[in-house]
Amino acid sequence: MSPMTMIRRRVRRQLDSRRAEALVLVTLVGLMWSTVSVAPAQAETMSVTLRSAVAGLPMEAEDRTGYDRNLFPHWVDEDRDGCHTRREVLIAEATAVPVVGPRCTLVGGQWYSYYDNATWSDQSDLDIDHVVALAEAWDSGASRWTTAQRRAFANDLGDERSLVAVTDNENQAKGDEDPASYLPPYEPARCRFIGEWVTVKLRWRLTVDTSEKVALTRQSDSCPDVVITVTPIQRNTIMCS
Ligand SMILES: [Ca+2]
Ligand SMILES: [Ca+2]
Ligand SMILES: [Ca+2]
Repeated sequence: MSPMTMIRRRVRRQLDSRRAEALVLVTLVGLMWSTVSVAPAQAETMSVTLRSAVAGLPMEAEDRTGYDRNLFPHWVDEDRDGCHTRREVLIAEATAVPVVGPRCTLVGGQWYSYYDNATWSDQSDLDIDHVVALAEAWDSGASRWTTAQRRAFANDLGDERSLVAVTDNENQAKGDEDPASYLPPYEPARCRFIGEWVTVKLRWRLTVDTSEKVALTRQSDSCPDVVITVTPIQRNTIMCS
């Protein structure tokens, strides 16, 4: 074999091995991309007074057709730190911080349920409430979303007002209701609740039905007209039809 041929072969072997490395890299990046779910992009933060926010909520008749709770995968461990969404909220909202053990077991801790002005030191007494219930979200826009978008809604840790730890019985009393038929029993909590309700509806670009709008208007008229700050989910990441 001539020295020139040997050099050509060596160069080709090096090129082949670099191509193989590049292929492995591309495959690894592809795998990572396909297993990491992408959080929905957020639009620019807006500030608006409570009453203007209520007045501006788009109205539409609601429709429960096709709803199934399983269409909203929830209590996932989005950041893979071992704690699913329920535990993430319990840790974030604790008024006395629990000890976080292996597999995210929580020991000790204390929580305040603002809907009913109750304090609990056993986490089994608390439910994590979707402030705007999954069924209510379905009725008012989420039926047009993809499962990934509904999963993002059901596990929304991007705004602390979307999910709230409350007394389990109170969460069950609230059910799928909106403010036309449910307000927290602890009256001083109602203005906060209305503000958080409106925030979640705006954040996720959900509509309101007529009786809900009437109830929100009546309630917000008796509340301080505070400025609420909302970071909506980008329209093109939640609207798919
Ligand atoms: Ca987690
Ligand atoms: Ca919260
Ligand atoms: Ca409604």
